[in-house]
Amino acid sequence: MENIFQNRQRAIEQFHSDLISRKNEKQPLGNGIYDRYKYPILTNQHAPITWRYDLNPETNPYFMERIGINAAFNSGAIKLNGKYLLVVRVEGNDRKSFFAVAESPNGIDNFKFWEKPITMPETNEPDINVYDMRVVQHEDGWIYGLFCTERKDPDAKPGDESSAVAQCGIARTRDMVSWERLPDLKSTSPQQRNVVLHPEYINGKYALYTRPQDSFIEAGSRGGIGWGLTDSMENAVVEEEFILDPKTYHTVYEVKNGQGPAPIKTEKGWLHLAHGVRNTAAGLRYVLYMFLTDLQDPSKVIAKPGGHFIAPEGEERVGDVSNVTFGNGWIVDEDSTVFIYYASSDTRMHVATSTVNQLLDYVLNTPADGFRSAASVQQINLLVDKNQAFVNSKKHVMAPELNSTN
Ligand code: M1P
Repeated sequence: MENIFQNRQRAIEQFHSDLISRKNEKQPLGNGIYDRYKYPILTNQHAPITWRYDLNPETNPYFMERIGINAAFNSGAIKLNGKYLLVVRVEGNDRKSFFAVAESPNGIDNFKFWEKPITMPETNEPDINVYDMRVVQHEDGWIYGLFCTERKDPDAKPGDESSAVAQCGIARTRDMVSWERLPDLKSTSPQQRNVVLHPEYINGKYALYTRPQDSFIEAGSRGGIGWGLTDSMENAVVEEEFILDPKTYHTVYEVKNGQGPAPIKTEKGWLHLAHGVRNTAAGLRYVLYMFLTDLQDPSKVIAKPGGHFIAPEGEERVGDVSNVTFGNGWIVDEDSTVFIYYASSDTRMHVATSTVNQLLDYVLNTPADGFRSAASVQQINLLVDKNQAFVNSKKHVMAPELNSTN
């Protein structure tokens, strides 16, 4: 029996140690907008061995996994004391999600979970499930975590064990270790998900990106990324919301959409990452898209490329909820490198890297959605004509290797 225990322990510890210290590799070519990386940065198997195994051979002679971790996805992100921190949505085999911090020295690999998950205080109405935290360093000095808190719908008919109510939970911290729970957001919407705090005051108030919705899954009549103000985060109340980025027929955000992380401030406006959802015969498809809002008035969209920015590719397409990319965290470095953290198929975490200038070029120079096939063809024809005129002007120089006569 001792051999079983020791052999399994040794093999599992070796596997875990190799996994969490594996170097990541930038994938070749890319699209010029961002680079993807070969390996997911976090999976269920990155969860510490001490969370999952009883290390005592007397009480666990088979070195059996006692607590299973199902997935590690939808992570908020922040850089603190020189470390890249993700607040990961970890989901156990019991389907309950919780938050845990994973830390990396470089933002692209070597992510390691802290010793224990976050112990999130509860309100008087205990959460059944918590997930998808957006972490924001606000100018008031606090780091806020806004997340979805889900509870059983009190109006569910007898026998209905799946209807739920989603609302925005709010907590704050200074060190990412101890968290103060604040009352949930109050708004006029029966349900809220994907609520994000803007990092700066707007006219002396806190500004929130909201996602009012009619029911737990359906955005319904309320769909779109909303905007509302609250006097305080200690008792956050949004009395009025308006939709700044609506869901729109026959786009990648036709069914619903939601703000990703808090926007990045640039000299040309606020850069936003969001997710959009469309219907397909195979179910919902979640992709990421971007837009830019006015520097003085972040509720005003001033540029928005058509189509998706990141869509699930290859292995990313398959998981617990397939065909999903979801992004609720990014980090901008001092040199303007942007680390875009996205999850695939509600299963694992990835990183893509870009720069503020590349992302601004992308949002400002990618054609907007023309909303009709004919408009898309017109955009291609315009580009072809522009390229022909440029080549004919003889200013065009072929890339050296393509010019070679060998
Ligand atoms: O399963 C895909 C995503 O579904 C929800 O997102 P939304 O509210 O936009 O539909 C969330 O449950 C999210 O966590 C999940 O990744």
